[in-house]
Amino acid sequence: MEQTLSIIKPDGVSKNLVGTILKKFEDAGFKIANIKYLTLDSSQAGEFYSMHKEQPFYEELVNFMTSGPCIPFVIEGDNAILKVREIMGSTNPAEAKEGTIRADYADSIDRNIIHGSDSIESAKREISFFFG
Ligand code: 3AN
Repeated sequence: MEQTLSIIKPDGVSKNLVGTILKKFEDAGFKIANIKYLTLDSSQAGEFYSMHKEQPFYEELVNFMTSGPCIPFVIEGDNAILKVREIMGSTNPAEAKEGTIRADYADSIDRNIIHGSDSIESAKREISFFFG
């Protein structure tokens, strides 16, 4: 049993995809183990994405993530970290497999609907970032 942290980003919330996205994970056999609705401020978004501080897209990423409410949630189940990333699809929706959340709903690499932890260490850090 594994836990991972996902976020329905501001574009997912504004496009009314909350139910659709949660259902995809439930239909795949996962439990939603915790959930919040909040708007990040710049210092929180900057801290969450601190590993990307030197990237050219960092400022736009922080602006986007603070542009409206988002929904961080914990997904629990077998091999959750990897499987959630498969269900999400590639970071760049243009490269994401058909039927994945990003292929079906994301507009671009910098507005890609959903986040999912990429390792056991990230999942631990990100779950405690939002849920203590
Ligand atoms: P993922 O969310 O698929 O794990 P990361 O961790 O590499 O991808 O990137 C974090 C976030 O930064 C992405 N979800 C996306 O919003 C943004 N991002 C990543 N790469 C780029 C890029 N080349 N241009 C613009 N935004 C990007």
